[in-house]
Amino acid sequence: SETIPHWLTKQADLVPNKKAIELYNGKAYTFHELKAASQSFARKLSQLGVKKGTHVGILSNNGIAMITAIHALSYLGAVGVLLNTRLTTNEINYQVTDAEVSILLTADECKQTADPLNVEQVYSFSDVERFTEKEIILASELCLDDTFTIIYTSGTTGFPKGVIHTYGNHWWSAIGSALNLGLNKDDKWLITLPIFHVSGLSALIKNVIYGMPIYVLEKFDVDIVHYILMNKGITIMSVVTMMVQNLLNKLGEDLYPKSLRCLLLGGGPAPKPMLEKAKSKDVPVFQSYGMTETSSQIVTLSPQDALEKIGSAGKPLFPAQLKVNQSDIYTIGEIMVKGPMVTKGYYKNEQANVNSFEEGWLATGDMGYLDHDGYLYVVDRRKDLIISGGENIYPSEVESVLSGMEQVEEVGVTGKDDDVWGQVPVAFIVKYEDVSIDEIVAFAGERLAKYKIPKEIYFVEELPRNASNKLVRSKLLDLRME
Ligand code: S0N
Ligand code: AMP
Ligand code: MG
Ligand code: MG
Ligand code: MG
Repeated sequence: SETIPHWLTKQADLVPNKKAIELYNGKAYTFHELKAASQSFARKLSQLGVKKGTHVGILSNNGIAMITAIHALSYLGAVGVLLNTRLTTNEINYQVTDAEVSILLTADECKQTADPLNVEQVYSFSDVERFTEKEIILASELCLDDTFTIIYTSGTTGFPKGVIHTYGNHWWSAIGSALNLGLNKDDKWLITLPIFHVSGLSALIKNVIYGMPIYVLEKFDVDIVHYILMNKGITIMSVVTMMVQNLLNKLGEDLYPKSLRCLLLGGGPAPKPMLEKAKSKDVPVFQSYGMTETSSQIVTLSPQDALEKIGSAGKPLFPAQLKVNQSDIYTIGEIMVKGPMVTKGYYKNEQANVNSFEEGWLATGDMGYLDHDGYLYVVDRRKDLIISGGENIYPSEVESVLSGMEQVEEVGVTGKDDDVWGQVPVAFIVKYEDVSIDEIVAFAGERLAKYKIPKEIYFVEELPRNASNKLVRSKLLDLRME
């Protein structure tokens, strides 16, 4: 199958002395330095037995060691399983077991979460740095069909599923985005979204394919980001809604430099008042639609179109196709996508693959419609999905954890609008015997990431059900009135 030259080696040949990565602490790395560090790390990993096809877990917040480790895997043909640091040990254990992770790499500050995990070998990045380099031949080419990364996404029912990304998926995602946004010589992309999500990871790939510097922050902090946008020559930044809202408040009556040409907004819906506020302040927000399965955005709307098409997510990128499972325009149906950036499937999950793919099209589970110009409007998310600050919460996952409490008879979870996070989870509980809200929160806290813990809990007599006795989550919030 098709190969391309190793993307980091290639860029280090083309522009060795160009700045690749900038950090807030003032450190910077050229493409040559990034390649050298990644190759050295690969040779050390090889000492630990990492080789082609090894599944390596990565548990870390954004940083240069994480970036180097991810590139190192590509030099060995190993697969990176990227783990969300906000998850509990329980939740991560499911993923590392399902993904057959045999070695886990972690930042020092995540070691406490990592140590109890069900993985044979756990090393911090600095542990690995202390090994000597093994003299081996590193990959000089990347095979587009080979798997590079696996990222878990929660399932509508049951357990999270591992989304497989090949080198080709990442390649085509980066190319599709460049054909859409264009590529300028002075582009510099600010990345504060987590690299363990495809929103952050995709910036590392664009970095090496475009030969474009990225400015990487460990995490979002509105004051720091505001300062960087004002002073560091950033032209593009990836954001979720919560970040735009914070930044607009911080901006006040000021204006960003004209060179800031795109805030790429993804990960969930965009409230109209926010888009209008951004427009009135000349903040160039590009709405987009995408998901882990599409290796980052697959549909975008430029600010030029935003005037006419407010609320739309835009049109599919050049290499992508999109249709709505409804023959008429303006008629709501399931959003279907196809293209070389779309995952070839979920890891070791034939059932999910059979359910999700139809003749090469991915059924997203999201609902939407197309207007007469072919612009997409997303109206409803895949079944009952709650999005809080860009993190996904499946009600069924929270329900199944809470119903594990012996005092709880049954439970229904739904999302409630929230000014800060967009939505937050709320639980309705029918109890067998007495139990306090504190006990429930403590029980949930051991098993669920913090953002999944219901922000409000109501005790009720019974849950709303339909004729076939199925829980009707859309009626849960009404129970608060009674
Ligand atoms: C929004 C973020 C930055 C908030 O995190 P922050 O401020 O760093 O929180 P902390 O200081 O760590 O914690 C403070 C308290 O807040 C709680 N908390 C943190 N996050 C959340 C949350 N999301 N919801 C609810 N609560 C939260 C903490 O628990 C803590 O609580 P206390 O004080 O009680 O201890 C952060 O959540 C964040 O980074 N979110 C974004 C995640 C993301 O990237 N999502 C997108 C995933 N989607 C994709 O990757 C596909 C689409 C895509 O590729 C894309 C998406 C966006 C933009 C571009 C693209 C693209 O196409 O390239
Ligand atoms: P994730 O894989 O975590 O990025 O979640 C992707 C999901 O976020 C999609 O399947 C949608 O349900 C939701 N989403 C992404 N973009 C939008 C959008 N523009 N409007 C509404 N929902 C969105
Ligand atoms: Mg954390
Ligand atoms: Mg914070
Ligand atoms: Mg998400």
